[in-house]
Amino acid sequence: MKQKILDKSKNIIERTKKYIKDNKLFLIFVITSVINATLLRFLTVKNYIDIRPIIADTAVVVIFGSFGYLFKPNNRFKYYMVFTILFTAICVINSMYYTNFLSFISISLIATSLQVVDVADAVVQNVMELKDFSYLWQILALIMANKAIKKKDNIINYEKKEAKEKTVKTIIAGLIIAICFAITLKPVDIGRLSKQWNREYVAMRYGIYFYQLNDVFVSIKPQISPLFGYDKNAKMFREYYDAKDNSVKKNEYTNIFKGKNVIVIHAESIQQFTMNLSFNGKELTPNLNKLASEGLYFSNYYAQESVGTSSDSEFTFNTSLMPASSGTVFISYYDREYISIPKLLKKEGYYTFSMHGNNGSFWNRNVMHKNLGYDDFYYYNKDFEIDETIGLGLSDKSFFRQVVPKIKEINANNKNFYGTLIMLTNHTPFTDIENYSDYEVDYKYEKVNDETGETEIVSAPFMEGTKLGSYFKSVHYADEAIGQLINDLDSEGLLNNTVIVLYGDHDAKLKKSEYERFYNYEPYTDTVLSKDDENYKAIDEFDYELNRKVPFIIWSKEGLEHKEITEIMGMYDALPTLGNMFGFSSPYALGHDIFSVTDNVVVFPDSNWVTDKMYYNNQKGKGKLLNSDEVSIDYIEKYNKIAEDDISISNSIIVYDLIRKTRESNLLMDNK
Ligand code: GP9
Ligand code: MN
Repeated sequence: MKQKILDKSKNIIERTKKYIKDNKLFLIFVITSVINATLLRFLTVKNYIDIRPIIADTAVVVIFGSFGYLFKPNNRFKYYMVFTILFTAICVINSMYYTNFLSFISISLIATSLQVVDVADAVVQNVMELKDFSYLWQILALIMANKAIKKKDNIINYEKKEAKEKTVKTIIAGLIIAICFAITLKPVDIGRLSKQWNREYVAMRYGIYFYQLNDVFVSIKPQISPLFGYDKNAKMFREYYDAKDNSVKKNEYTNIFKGKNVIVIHAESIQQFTMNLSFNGKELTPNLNKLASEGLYFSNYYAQESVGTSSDSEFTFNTSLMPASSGTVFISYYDREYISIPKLLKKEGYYTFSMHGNNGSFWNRNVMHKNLGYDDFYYYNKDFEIDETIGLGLSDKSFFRQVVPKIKEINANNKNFYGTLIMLTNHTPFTDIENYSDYEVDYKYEKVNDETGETEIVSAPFMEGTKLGSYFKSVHYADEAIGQLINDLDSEGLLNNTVIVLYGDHDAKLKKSEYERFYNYEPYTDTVLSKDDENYKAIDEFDYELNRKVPFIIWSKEGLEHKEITEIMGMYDALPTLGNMFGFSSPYALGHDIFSVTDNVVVFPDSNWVTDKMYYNNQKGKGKLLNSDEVSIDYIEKYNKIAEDDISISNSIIVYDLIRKTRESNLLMDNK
């Protein structure tokens, strides 16, 4: 028995030795490519030790390398050399790009006309640290290895059949390694791969070679799809806007803010229902509540984001268009022309800017914000000192603290400004916040001690230790940060001619089940009501969807009377509503000025919609009435049609670049 095992292992060793001897060049190609990819991870996202991307890199390199066997020995070296140069270039370029942008490169960025100038500029300015070239050793290693092999092994026989067999076997080996990698993937990894917006994450998780391969597909898709169906879409677009009345209607808010500055606060993941809550007598959002009680408070406001989450809301808010039906505008359609609030205000002489405490390349903002018409984008360590990090990046409090002197300077140097401040701390998963917040989400009550007979304060855990509880703490933190910003702006005299506009960018992505405890908790017994209890509050799918609404507030220190606007309203109504107040408009707005519309509808990217009368799930064909009014089948059909039109018109504009095309053909007509 022992002898048998010994023989077997001897056999394996012999076979391995022979395999190595016969496949030296291939193995050197694989090993050096994987070492370089690992080195890239190490030199960019420092101290990174993870076996998973190494497996992924190995799989990709083995599969590419396997085709080398189809070449005669002399050409085989050339084949490996081509890929070695390509892989080395990927490492060198990404290393440089990372130094400058703290992210990995996308060919979609290189392929663009306008933006490439910016990227090239930045690269030439800062560029080229010595470490960026440390990957070149791979080319030398392959040349030297090839020389040594040639000297020692002379010419290897080449048999076509054998070569094919070897190729197939190696591909199979590569696929097995790929499967080993695939089983480590979680749904979130797969989602991020298809969107490819979090480039650092994808490159770190899937390895640099797979990242770059995937990037080619994601980048090419939007370039190919506009090649088909242009005429049909352009016709549909023309007919739609010919029939639509987008003229500005006068009302009591027309031009009330003409000539005033604007600060837009993009409040990350803040849902409207948090504004009505208190824990142990302490308001959860005292600062938001104050702004809402003094300004215009739109209490039935819905974000209309799709997979592009934050970036979709930035897009819809600024353009009054819907998100793209596939991919995201910020990543896939960032080179199309859009009419946006910053562009419209620039015409009025405003300086426009955006600021954010996270990496500039997140959501491709460093490119897309320029296209949206922002003169400058201030972000992360390019413009801020990263002195306190919570969750994804610079904490909101530090961010706002540093924002104020910048706005002061902007105010001093410009007649008017429009600035968007993108908050960050209140971002899922809300775990980090526990270290920074002392807001308590337990339930405190008075109880008489049985032994002493004295009244004491007892605490039931309630939301402590739950995800929703952490979210509340995080919202409280964000609210404090907003309060701090308003105070600081006021102390600097910056609120005198400035209107504050605040929107929650989308819901917190909490599951329906997270709300069960919140609505059904019994503090005195520390239990959650069971489903059969008569007091049990069930959250059905409609309640859940409707509860996703976000706050929208327009506030000014002076000259604005408080009003709560309860009409249904969506992110795409922001441009027409603000436009009426500040004196601008877009002919392509899909939304409406809320003060001039009576039967508004909010269309969601999945074609569900909500009006004052009903929330309708267009996919399931089910709805919920929101007041005592009945609705007819015709009513539902009418809004189904509006929903489908809004989505498809918007998508045509985005994919086929119809705003640019219309402008260009109008120019042509004018010149005739
Ligand atoms: C990223 C931040 C969050 O910088 O804005 O984006 P989200 O995940 O909410 O889309
Ligand atoms: Mn967001």
